[in-house]
Amino acid sequence: MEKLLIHNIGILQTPKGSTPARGVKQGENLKLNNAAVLIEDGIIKEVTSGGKLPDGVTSDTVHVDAKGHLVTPGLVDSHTHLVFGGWRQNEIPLKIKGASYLDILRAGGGILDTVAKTHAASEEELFEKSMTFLDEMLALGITTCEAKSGYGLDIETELKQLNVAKRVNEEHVVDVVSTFMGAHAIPKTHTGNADGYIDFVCDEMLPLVSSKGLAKYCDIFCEDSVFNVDQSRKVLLKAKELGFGIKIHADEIEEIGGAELAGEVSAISAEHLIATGEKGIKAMAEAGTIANLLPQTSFYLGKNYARARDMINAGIAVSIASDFNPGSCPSNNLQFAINLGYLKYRMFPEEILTAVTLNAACTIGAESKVGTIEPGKQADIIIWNTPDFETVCYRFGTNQVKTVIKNGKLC
Ligand code: IZC
Ligand code: ZN
Repeated sequence: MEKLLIHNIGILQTPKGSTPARGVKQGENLKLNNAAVLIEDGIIKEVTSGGKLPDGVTSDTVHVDAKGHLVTPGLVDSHTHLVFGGWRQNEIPLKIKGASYLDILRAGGGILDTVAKTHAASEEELFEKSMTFLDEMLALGITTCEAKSGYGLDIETELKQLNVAKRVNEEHVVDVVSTFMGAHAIPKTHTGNADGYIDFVCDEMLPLVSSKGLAKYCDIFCEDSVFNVDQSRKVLLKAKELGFGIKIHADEIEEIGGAELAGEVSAISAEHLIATGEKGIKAMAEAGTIANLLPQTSFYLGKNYARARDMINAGIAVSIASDFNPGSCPSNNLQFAINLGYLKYRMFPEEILTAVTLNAACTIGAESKVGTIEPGKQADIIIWNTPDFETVCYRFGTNQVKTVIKNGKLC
């Protein structure tokens, strides 16, 4: 048996349990002083405080001295478009000249540009690139992430992306949960025929992805000039029937009823919610849908910030993710999303920690394994360079992680 002890922890801070933390519970973290964690074969065995060492420590236990620093659960990045060809650095000059995100997409660029580059890339290229992104993310404290397809928009390339996500999950220490997002844009083959493409997604793509077991979730871009509420409902209900968990990119740019649809179909999470108003908040609260907020995208698109405080007050569980993608958020640094959660959402550090660990894990079905530091959970743990999580929220622009422990192993 492999035993690892993290001792001399100044503060151990973690949310508790394996269900979404809503309302006031979002701000409830366990904080232990002078703590220690004993890990056995990658699983958390004992957590102690007040300088007491765990009972199970033996002479062959490897000791890791946290030197009085903060320890938290590993971060869960619950919304990424991890696997893609090329970049879109050419869009910024277009935006400086006045084009919006949707103008660029409507002109055949944006997502469709990445689709062309993802078609052109080999599976091996996409694999190597995604492995590098996961290396970067692990160094930033991310121990689990989600990865969406949606840069194929045809069977062959959607499967190529999903295969890459499967392979990186197997070969990288970071756990990767796959989401099928074939309805991410209207492909050039279906210009002017969004309904035809939606039928193709429902009748061909979803059953195939389901039969291959290549994705646990299904997501759709419900947005002005992309897929409307009726088209989104059709895809999500079909996905649900096939056993996928369902998610929806809702009200990222325009409020067209995406959050209300999320509530109506009992989506596990609704993503973005930048433009969501009262009706959407009410529908999500009633359905128990998690608000998965992506503040780096508000920053990068120069948009408003989602109404996180109102959502928490309405009893919605809030998670925060990076939205890493080559267009609206070319950053896989969840630490910057934490900073924006503090400064722009006005969330408190305890609420933010819950948002990037437990609640994020709940959006991808990983809550029984990760998201908290409690006996029985996977030992995905961060030793920070800071004395407290407030400092992690407040300082920005540098990596504040000292050491990452993944599955009980030092990375
Ligand atoms: O590539 O632009 N919003 N999808 C929906 C994205 C952003 C990713 C992209
Ligand atoms: Zn997204």
